[in-house]
Amino acid sequence: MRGGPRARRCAVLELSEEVGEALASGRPVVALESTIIAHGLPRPRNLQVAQELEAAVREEGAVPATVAVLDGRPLVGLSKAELERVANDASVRKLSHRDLPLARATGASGATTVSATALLAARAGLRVFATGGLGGVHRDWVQTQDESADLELLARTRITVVCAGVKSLLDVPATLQRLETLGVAVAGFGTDRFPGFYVTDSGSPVDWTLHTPAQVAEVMRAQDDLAAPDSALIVGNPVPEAEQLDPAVHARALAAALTACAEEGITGQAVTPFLLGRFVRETDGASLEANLAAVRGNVRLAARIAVSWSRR
Ligand code: PSU
Ligand code: MN
Repeated sequence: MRGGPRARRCAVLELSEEVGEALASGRPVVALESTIIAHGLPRPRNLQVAQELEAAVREEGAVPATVAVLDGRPLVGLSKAELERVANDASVRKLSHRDLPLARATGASGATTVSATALLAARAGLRVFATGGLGGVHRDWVQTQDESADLELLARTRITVVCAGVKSLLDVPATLQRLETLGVAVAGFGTDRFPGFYVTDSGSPVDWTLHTPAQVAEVMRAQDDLAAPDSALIVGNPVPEAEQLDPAVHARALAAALTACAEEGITGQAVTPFLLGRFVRETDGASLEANLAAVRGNVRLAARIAVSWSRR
């Protein structure tokens, strides 16, 4: 068969039984990324968080589908043992979408970033995805050309991503401009400010505000009705103000983390995990709590959106 959705089906994707059954019967499913687990959070907290996030999706009436690659096998929906491996096995790599064929062919194991997760989830037929903060344009872009592969992949993938904005280590206005150029829809959830990951407000506005999960599902339906290009819908869900990182602490930690990154000559895929880890140290763990509060809120909202979407 040529063209049509079948041509884009991924024959090697392995869905867990639970995810496969939920999709077949039209029940709500939420994709979760695994890089935050393997490389974004310290052990052993990371495994607890991974399990807690899956439980939160279930509490909201949806099925969690954590995505990862184990021994070259792209998995959508992990067993308890598989989730443990992603959290605890130090040889688990960080896989962007460009790395997927390399991991597949070499039998490597890796956690999937937003870009790799969005790609595999969309190929599996999932439409809703929750993460912490997206990757984006780094502050030193002029020298390094470091822009996360997340943006470009989201520009050509039909998936709704619930996030607390982009990581605040990034150049947020430049990232928003790139999303505009790439034609990716962005809305604030209950806010006209773009969220700032560890902090409630990034300092940049958004053009659109959505107020309910049902309204988000309406936008998703409109994307389909309009036969809009296959791009994502980004739903920026701010961390509650009471749980944000103190903005003054944030500013100080950010300056220290960026200086350390430059001094230690960190580049490429290692930059984001380095900065996130450094933030935890610089803030005595307060950034971790804010990060987790943001992710928790995103996962719950994503599940509610998936429930609304499944009722269409
Ligand atoms: N959000 C978090 N923690 C993380 C990430 C996002 O709260 O660790 C990960 C995501 O997987 C995102 C990746 O796709 O960081 C971006 O990495 P890079 O900047 O190298 O593209
Ligand atoms: Mn990068």
